Amino acid sequence: MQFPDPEATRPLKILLVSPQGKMDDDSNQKPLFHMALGVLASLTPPQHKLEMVDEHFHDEINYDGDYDMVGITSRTLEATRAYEIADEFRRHGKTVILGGLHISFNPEEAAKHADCIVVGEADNLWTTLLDDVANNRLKERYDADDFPPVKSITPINYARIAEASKRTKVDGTKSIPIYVTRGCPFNCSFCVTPNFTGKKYRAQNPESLKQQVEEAKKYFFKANGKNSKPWFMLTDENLGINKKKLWEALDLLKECDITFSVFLSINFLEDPVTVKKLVDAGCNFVLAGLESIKQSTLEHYNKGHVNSAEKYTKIIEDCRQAGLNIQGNFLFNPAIDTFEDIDELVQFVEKNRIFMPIFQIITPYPGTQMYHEYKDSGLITDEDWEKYNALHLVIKSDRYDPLLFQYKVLSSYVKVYSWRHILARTWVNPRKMINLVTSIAFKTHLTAQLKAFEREHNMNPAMLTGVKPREANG
Ligand code: B12
Ligand code: SF4
Repeated sequence: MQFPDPEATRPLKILLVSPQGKMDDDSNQKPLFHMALGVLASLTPPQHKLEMVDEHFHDEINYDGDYDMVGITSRTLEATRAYEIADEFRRHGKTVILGGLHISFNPEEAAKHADCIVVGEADNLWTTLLDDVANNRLKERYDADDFPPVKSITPINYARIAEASKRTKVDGTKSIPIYVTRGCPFNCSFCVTPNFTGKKYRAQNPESLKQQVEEAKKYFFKANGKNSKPWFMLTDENLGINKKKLWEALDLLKECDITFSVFLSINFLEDPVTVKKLVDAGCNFVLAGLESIKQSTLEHYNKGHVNSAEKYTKIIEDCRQAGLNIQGNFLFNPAIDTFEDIDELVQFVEKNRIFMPIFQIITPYPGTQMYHEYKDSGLITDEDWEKYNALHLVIKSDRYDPLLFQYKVLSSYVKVYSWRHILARTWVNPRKMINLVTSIAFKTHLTAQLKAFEREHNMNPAMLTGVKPREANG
């Protein structure tokens, strides 16, 4: 294949869009920009004029803009909205390119709404695509597999993104995305990563990382009294796969005088040196996919070799003593978890004072091993992508009435944000202000969601008492 000289391409006017699904609420810990669009912006040669809009920040979309092309990203939860935006732009005569995780696993569905779809990572094909737009030879589909494999991390150009997104500078209460690695070689059945970036695990050049942090600070951070340090969200799928690289990155971040949050497997935190390095480097909290407190359930999800449930309590306590918060993510599955199991989990969260817990109903996202298994067995009941926010049950549920199961999970979610829970964990956890402020935001939002659910489905708490799984009823 011949590759064009990117800088010789005719200048284009490009719009990049991050859509917001109707059920993707504003309480999600959204970073300042969507990393996919950050990567595309950073790859775009300088002669092109770039605009970025993000619906998560309520940016207006100008359908009458004189764009040569419109690129839209999409995760499953955002797919329906992405298609709406794409259709509207095409009605306005614009050339639309759809890409991202959902599109990559649903190319036929997406193709109906676009002039061109991109399957897989765009790092090595984006400049060819731009050249093809400029020369009126855009193809209907670009597949990452037809280009050289993506072997390195695209460094983020914060100056370009600041200019294109017109985001104003923020204090340390909003996060700036950055990444050190991509991919995770594990194979958890509910996760998209193994089939997308998984095996192609790669890390950032350390020197470039430091330079990017400094640039990000310059363009996006404004110190404000109590929040005098910028907060970065490390969007790595699982930073820590390679301990040497992790330590190297943490030593560098320590020199940058920042705070940050990160996704990491809990078992990596068994190592006190790693924990100390995280704390010293400014880590506020680690989001760990604990998923379940039962090893058999972890094994069911093929996560048994990544997590050891019996170690959770000690690791969490050791981290707390070292000054590190652990944010736990938990999954609920009507075929595995009974209402008693859910109650037990709520008690576990309370006893272990888990920071900002996240509850999710198991969701077979396209691209996961679970999706294929459920789809082939006819177990998916709903493919309305708007509902793929992990608080809807979209799979068959034989043991529990689907709505009742959803109600149980949502009520339990609200319970772990009761004042009793919040005050108990704020009291013992490090970085008390973040514990309190984030918990109050979650509480407000989840309580409203529960009330709306009760109203819509005419349900009340009494309906949750004494419910047994169907098989136990005989
Ligand atoms: C960081 C992260 C978050 C962050 C930030 C999200 C954000 N808005 O930026 C937070 C914590 C907020 C978050 C929240 C959620 N997340 Co999340 N998150 C991730 C994670 C770990 C990394 C994403 C990332 O930044 N990747 C780096 C970028 C560069 O990669 P990329 O998006 O794939 O982009 C490349 C290609 O796809 C392509 N591309 C993408 N868009 C476009 C567009 C065009 C035009 C083109 C040409 C190419 C192209 O090129 C890009 C460069 O190569 C992924 C794991 C993963 N494997 O992706 C999960 C993941 C994306 N999250 C997931 C989920 C389910 C959620 C939540 C629903 C969880 C919840 N219940 O709250 C919410 C939804 C919020 C939302 N609207 O996105 C799922 C999504 C599954 C799916 N199919 O949609 C993933 C895949 C994890 C999983 N379970 O497998 N998440
Ligand atoms: S360890 Fe985390 S990122 Fe890796 S496959 Fe499992 S869930 Fe996905």
